[in-house]
Amino acid sequence: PPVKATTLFTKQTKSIVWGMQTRAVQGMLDFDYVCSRDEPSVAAMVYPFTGDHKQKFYWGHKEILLPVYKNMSDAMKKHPDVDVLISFASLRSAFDSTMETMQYPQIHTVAIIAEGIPEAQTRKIIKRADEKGVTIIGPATVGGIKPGCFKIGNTGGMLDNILASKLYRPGSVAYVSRSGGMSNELNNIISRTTDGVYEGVAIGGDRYPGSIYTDHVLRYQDTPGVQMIVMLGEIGGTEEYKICQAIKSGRITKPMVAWCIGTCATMFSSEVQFGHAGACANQASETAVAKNQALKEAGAFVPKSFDELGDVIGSVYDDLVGKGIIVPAKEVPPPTVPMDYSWARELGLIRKPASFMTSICDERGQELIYAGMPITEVFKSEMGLGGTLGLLWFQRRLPSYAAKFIEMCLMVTADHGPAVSGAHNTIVCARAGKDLISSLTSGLLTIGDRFGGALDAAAKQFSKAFDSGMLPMEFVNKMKKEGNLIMGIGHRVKSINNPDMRVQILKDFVKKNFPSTQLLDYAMDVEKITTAKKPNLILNVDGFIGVAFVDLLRTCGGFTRDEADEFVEIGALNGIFVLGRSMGFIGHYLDQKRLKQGLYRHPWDDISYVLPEHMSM
Ligand code: Q5B
Repeated sequence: PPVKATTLFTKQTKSIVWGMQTRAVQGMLDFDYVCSRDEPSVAAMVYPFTGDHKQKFYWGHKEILLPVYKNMSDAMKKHPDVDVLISFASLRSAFDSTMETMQYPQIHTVAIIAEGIPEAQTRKIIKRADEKGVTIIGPATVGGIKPGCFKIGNTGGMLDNILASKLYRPGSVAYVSRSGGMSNELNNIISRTTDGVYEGVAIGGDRYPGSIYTDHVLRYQDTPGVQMIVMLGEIGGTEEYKICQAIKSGRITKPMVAWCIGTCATMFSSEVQFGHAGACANQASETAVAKNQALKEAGAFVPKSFDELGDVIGSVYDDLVGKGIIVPAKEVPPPTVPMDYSWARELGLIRKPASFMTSICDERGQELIYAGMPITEVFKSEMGLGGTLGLLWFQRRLPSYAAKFIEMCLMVTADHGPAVSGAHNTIVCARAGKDLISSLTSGLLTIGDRFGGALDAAAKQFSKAFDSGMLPMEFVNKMKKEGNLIMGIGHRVKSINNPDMRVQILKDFVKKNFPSTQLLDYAMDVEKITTAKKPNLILNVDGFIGVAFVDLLRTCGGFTRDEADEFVEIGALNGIFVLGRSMGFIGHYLDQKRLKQGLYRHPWDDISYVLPEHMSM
């Protein structure tokens, strides 16, 4: 069978990642970047559940695209320089995809992350890998890392961890462990006690790992850059004895620090199955204590406990430095990789002025909140539409009479027939085949000073006159003199002879419930003067709501005078007509559609054509 490679990873190694593990891939690319690799170590991804496409990643500060292939064959064909496959396939698909991977002679190393692959399947994978000369790392592992060269998936943790353990450049110590979690601990220990990690592999916790301690320790023995080896074995299995043999036979000559974890098992009266599938001593020789003893006798440096592992690694390293075997390289700071915005925010390292501010509604939590009130409470307290509007528009829990008044305003303004400007526009638009929103907005766009949008201006004009102590007559005369219409006065069809019942209904309610109606009373005095001139110059529905709302805002107790004035200034009151009349416009739109009304064309006999006479040159 073909000989398996001694060097699994270099600074040029390219891989394919099987599975849509974008975070892991970004972690690999960030590692590559701090290692000053020329190119990313991931050439492509394979994901059978989507079509071929590209995924965006960061390469340092730049954004790059990596191809994702549906079929492995396409990925292999397009990327012949790839010799590593990192499989994030699930325990169900890992077997098939790994067997498929090994059909491609370009692949020399496969890392299998999945945990729980049936042992029978793993053994078939191992057999095939041996036939093909492929090194398997895993299953049930995080993978491995070769500082300065290559990182398998999530090995080494996040970038700050990689930087802290100086995994961006090679040291002189190579290690092999079973556990992925413990490999991170080894990265930390080795970086603190020596010039750092040369390479580290976690072979995984299954009973039948795809490669064993010996495979990697012998590779390290044959790798010139490795000056000492660390093996973190564990309870269960007898693989560590092969290392003892290799030391005794002289196959391993480099200093070897070893420790088998799980020595605490002797404290239990029966056998204990630890977290890994293979971590159970079925006979005395498989205990951690027995294996540590054997390693020590074979000539490995074995600490008294795990706590002392760092000290032993440190003293072996110091000895090699003392002998001149290891000459620590000059530290060169790695290139910086920008921190992800979301992570930096989570760590509280950055702040950014928000582009948006909001104070009325918060939908982020479990429950929607209107101006500080959870929606369940809005319903429990039966505050209705008026109360809800009070929360969202005025950020106040309004007294119930105020909420009722708002609802009445919405009801009386809901519609005033098809003839008014807005309804007319909505109808014409609907009959031109347009949709609800277009027809509605076409109607809403007619709302302004003359039609339906006089509430705020009426509130402003009347309150300004009233606040300045002007008598109603003085106010009317001043407006006339200046050639201005009084907003909220006058109606096309309503007059003192044809009173507007909408206004009457509101007046009865306001007089009975509002603490004060000072401005309304003032406006009614103005109305007496204007209607004396012309019967249609009544305080109309816009004018009534405008002035009554000022009385409400000023005297309900919920607002300061400045706040009350501000709502008028920013145009809150016209909103009442807009909201109310939207009901009517939508009604007209639906009505026209229901009645199957065709395209509207205005009749010629209703248009007076007043063109200039024919002009001759
Ligand atoms: N004159 C509403 O005008 C209307 C005067 C005035 C002093 C005034 C007009 C006006 C102010 C704006 C306003 C809201 C255009 C109206 C609404 C909702 C609606 C609509 C519906 C619904 C009506 C005739 C004479 C002239 C004028 C004088 C008129 N208004 N003087 N202050 N405010 N009001 N808009 O009938 O001497 O003869 O030249 O602009 O409050 O939109 O149902 O239809 O629910 O849908 O066309 O209720 O009043 O009167 O303009 O021909 O004027 O009265 O100076 O005097 P008209 P004009 P003179 S509620």
